[in-house]
Amino acid sequence: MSAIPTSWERIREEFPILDQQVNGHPLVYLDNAATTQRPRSVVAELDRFYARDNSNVHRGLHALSMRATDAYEGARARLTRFIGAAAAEEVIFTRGTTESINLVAASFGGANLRRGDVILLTEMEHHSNLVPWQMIAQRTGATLRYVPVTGDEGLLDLSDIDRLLTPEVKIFAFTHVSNTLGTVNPAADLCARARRVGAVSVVDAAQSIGHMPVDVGAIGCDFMAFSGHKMAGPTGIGVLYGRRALLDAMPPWQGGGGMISAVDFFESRWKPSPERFEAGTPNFGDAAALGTACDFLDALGRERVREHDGALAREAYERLAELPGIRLLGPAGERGGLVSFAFKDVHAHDVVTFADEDGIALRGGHHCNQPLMKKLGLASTVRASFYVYNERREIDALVASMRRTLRFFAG
Ligand code: C6P
Repeated sequence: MSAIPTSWERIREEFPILDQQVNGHPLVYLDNAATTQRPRSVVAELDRFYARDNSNVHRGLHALSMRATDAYEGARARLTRFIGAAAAEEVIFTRGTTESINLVAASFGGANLRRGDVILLTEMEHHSNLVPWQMIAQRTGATLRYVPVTGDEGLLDLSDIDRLLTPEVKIFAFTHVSNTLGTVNPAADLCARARRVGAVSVVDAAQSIGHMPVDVGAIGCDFMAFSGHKMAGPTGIGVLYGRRALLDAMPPWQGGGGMISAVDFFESRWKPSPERFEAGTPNFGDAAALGTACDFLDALGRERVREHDGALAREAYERLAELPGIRLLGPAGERGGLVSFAFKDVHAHDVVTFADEDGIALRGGHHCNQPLMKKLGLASTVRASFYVYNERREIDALVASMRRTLRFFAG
């Protein structure tokens, strides 16, 4: 495995994809909230696994199967340490954040929600932390409530939280960092509030896990969901963390091989977590490389990653604020590693298309936040999102591209 550099100067060398021209310009990749790039060490681990160890896990007694099982369970142990979980049984591999939240909604929600119960969400949730709850609410007769967002400043309005977070609330699900606003929510405080009324907390950590220290013990959540591809890891792999006592009492959500202790023609018995929730052949190769992504981020230092990404986002916010007709979303101060904005007279898709001509990758659209967009009276925004390899000169390129776009549309 290649050594992981811990200096920001050398970090870009770990990401060969960045070393290319797009439309005649050096690539400026600012679409990291959609997916981050993977360092050489993660790609090398995928290569090593498939070249040396590939075999199905938990099924064979031969050498390759045992090596693959060790890699898979080693990755689970690595992820357990990475998020500060109490035991490996609390770490379930899934396809990503979306599947993790669907698992909690279907299994925990399906078993525990009744008519009259309430699921509390916030107005800034991604569709992945919204639609699964709508679906389980329809099935069980539970209803949804929302913590409001303050407007363009993009903070949770907690002034009425005691009226919203009542004993009828059985589940409080919220995002740690908003993928559209960049807001960092007070996760530990929200989980403590949920606990006081007997509700379980579900934290969507899709936009925080790769950008800052995230410790389930310090946050005090009951469940947490995240994706590998947003933390320098592979696609198609993610994690659901769940508190052991809750997982032990939850029914499986999918049936198949690997999750049973015994099967008869008419009934079956389940293994405990995590196998109970991992029916079928798991994504062991990507799991192994997700462990390597944890090594990468810890070698850099997640506190330093938070400072780096946040500083770039704040600087971009301040520089963009000087442009005419711009509407910036989210808090002006402390924020996650992204900035989202709209121009009065230019559609987000035009902005993103012009930026692409300049070699800059941005995202334009509703970012799977349609209800939030509706509340803010917007159809779409432009989003620039930063990661460990981004540099200040890329903010210069972003601002120059925005000025070019504005000149074109003003003329
Ligand atoms: N947001 C974005 O461009 P998946 O697709 O399962 O890996 O992650 C879903 C998800 C859940 N919660 C939040 C807060 C997210 O930001 C995302 C993914 C991407 O903003 C794709 S829409």
